[in-house]
Amino acid sequence: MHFHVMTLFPEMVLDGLRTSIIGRAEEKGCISIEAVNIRDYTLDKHKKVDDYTYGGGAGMLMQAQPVYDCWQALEERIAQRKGAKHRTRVIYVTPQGEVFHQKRAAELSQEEDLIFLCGHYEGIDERVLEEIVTDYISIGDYVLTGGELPAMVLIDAVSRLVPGVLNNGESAQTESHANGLLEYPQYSRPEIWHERRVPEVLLSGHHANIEKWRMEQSLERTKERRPELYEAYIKSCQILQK
Ligand code: 4GT
Repeated sequence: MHFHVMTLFPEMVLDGLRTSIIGRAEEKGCISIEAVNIRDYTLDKHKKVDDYTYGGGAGMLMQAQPVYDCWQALEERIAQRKGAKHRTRVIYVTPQGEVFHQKRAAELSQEEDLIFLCGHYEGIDERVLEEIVTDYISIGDYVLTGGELPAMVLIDAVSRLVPGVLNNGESAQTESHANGLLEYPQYSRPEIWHERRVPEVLLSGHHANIEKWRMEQSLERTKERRPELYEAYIKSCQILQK
């Protein structure tokens, strides 16, 4: 999987992602992350990439020209590598997009290339968005100063679903949200800590009982902490039984 990020702050994106598991995944060659500086594509002699908004109002807007030229250069390079006229999905991270969830992460992990567009200031001229963006995605109902953190969130969530990124092939299957429920509580050594014991069933070695206990814990926890997820899960079970 090749990630391409269009941004005014490439070092922010690269520094943030080139640590820990995602950094190792890149070294192993499971994924690649490239950050392209939109400013490199401005035709303005002072390297300006923003301007005032028509109609007035506070703040500046990123202009269409540098964003479009940056995208064209990227798209051309990707098409050349693939040896075909192929249109890569362009994700604009914006509070106006559909809110991101695990299913979307799984779907995006099937792509060979993904382009992320990060806005800054008050956003980007609508006309270039209309021409290049295929997906509008938000990471939640709050506003940030730039699209870089949301793009990094998406890249992290998608990367860990790419084969080979996690050592343990199972962990992406059993974790929170994989089945629509939150994950059960987990324990490591020692057996007693601050006078708290690890639940007895986990020490029993009885795999069927352990499975059952974990499922009960998952259900209980989801009902308590995320009632809307719990309702959706119960509904989907009822449909399957009909
Ligand atoms: C929030 C989100 C996002 C922003 C989100 C354009 C200029 C948008 C600043 C940017 N804030 N981007 N993707 N909730 N701010 O996903």
